[in-house]
Amino acid sequence: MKAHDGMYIDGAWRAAAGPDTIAVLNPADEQVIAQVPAGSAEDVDAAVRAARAALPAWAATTPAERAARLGALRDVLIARKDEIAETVTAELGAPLPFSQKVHAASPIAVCGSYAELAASFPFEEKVGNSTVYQEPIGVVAAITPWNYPLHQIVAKVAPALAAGCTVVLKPAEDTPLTAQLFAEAVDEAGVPAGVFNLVTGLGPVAGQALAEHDGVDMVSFTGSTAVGRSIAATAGAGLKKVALELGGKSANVILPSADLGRAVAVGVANVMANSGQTCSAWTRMLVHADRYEEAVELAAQAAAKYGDRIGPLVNAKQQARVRGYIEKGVAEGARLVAGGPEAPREKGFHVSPTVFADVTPGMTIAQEEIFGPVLSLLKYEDEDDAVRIANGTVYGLAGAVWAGDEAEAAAFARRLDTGQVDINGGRFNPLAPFGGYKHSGVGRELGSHGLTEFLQTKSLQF
Ligand code: TXE
Repeated sequence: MKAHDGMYIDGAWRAAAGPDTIAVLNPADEQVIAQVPAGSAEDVDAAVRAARAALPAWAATTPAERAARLGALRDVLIARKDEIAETVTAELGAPLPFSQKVHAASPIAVCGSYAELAASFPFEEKVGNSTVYQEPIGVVAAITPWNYPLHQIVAKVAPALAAGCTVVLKPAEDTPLTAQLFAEAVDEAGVPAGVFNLVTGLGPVAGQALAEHDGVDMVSFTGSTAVGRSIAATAGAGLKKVALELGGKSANVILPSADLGRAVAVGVANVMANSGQTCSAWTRMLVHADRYEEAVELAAQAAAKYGDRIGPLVNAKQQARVRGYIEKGVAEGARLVAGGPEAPREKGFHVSPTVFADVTPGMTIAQEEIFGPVLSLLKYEDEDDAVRIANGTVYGLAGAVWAGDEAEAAAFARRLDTGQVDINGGRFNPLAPFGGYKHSGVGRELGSHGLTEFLQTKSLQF
């Protein structure tokens, strides 16, 4: 696969400071498809300097100018959507139709939403005898994971650029090719040199150097809770603003009045999508005791039907981790009704769609983020019990509620300690704020809330 052997810094592809490279694997067949440079603190420093130098001019552009660049970027992403889908499939292993429908399409919608928001956002407002200005926070370090390689990048870079910030991106080491493609798109869209910079590299090396750099004003991170915690500490020591999108253990609560068949079918599909590598996945299905066995049967049947339609996990480490959780579920007494820990194929990092019944709230598989195609069904006795179980983890990122009517589901959803809830299935809205309560994170992405994260406020009194 085509790859750049340098970093995109100050509007050009430049050789890395050191000779180290990262091998990029196709998780479906374990073949090496490319090598990209493993950036060092020196590369990070060059990128941050470029972003700092570009900041005054970019911050001074009009919202209309920034909107025009983001509109141009969206158009390039549209023109190159097939290439994006193929690249994500090659380095993440997602089946091509899913890459087309989700991995390529959702970033286009998000980028488009920020082209519009940049033009319409109230960067300047009169409040009594004051004028309040929303100004860019400065140089943003964006550190992204591999699970939705382009969406995670666009959800940070597009609002940062809309706000008037400049950016240094350190993408996940597993999916750097999509990030390189994005840098090409930014260049093609005519974003001025230095406004967006890309450093590929390892988390503890390039990521750490970026989070620590004095020239960075804000760190926007999506990834594991452990790394998020350490980034928050580093950013705190440097008095940098931090936004964190971390893990989840979201509940899918099926109330007795719901259409059980549809709720279970959509619930299983939600967990298996992207091979379960979705932070907002509804990994705990909560069903009333009266209909529990029926739901278990429907979920097991739905999972068993997946066959080859599900892609592999991203790497061997994630495969081993997910299989370990499945073994732990069995060991702790949950009832396996579909899938299991055995790898279904010899080549590739595959895990079978797996469903556990008789899961109790204290089990490891009901508490920890598995990040694989594994669904747990839990039983509740009444609504208060369902609320207790749903809220009984350290996470609070997303969730779902199903009921006979939307008002009933919405009233229940207000009792959940979580940042986003889909009512009777919901529909993706690129303008809806997304982010976590509790240990699922700090701050919000998407829509005007996501834009506000990259702004600081100044007021002038007259
Ligand atoms: O994440 P890491 P990993 C969860 C999920 C998964 C687990 C581990 O449960 O099983 O995390 O995944 C960079 N300083 N999520 O190990 O390590 C790293 O290079 C600065 C949930 O892949 O957190 C990458 O760019 N940066 C999640 C990014 O952090 C560092 C998505 C994420 O990698 C760093 C992914 C350091 N010291 C995993 N160490 C979600 N919320 O969507 C690593 N990185």
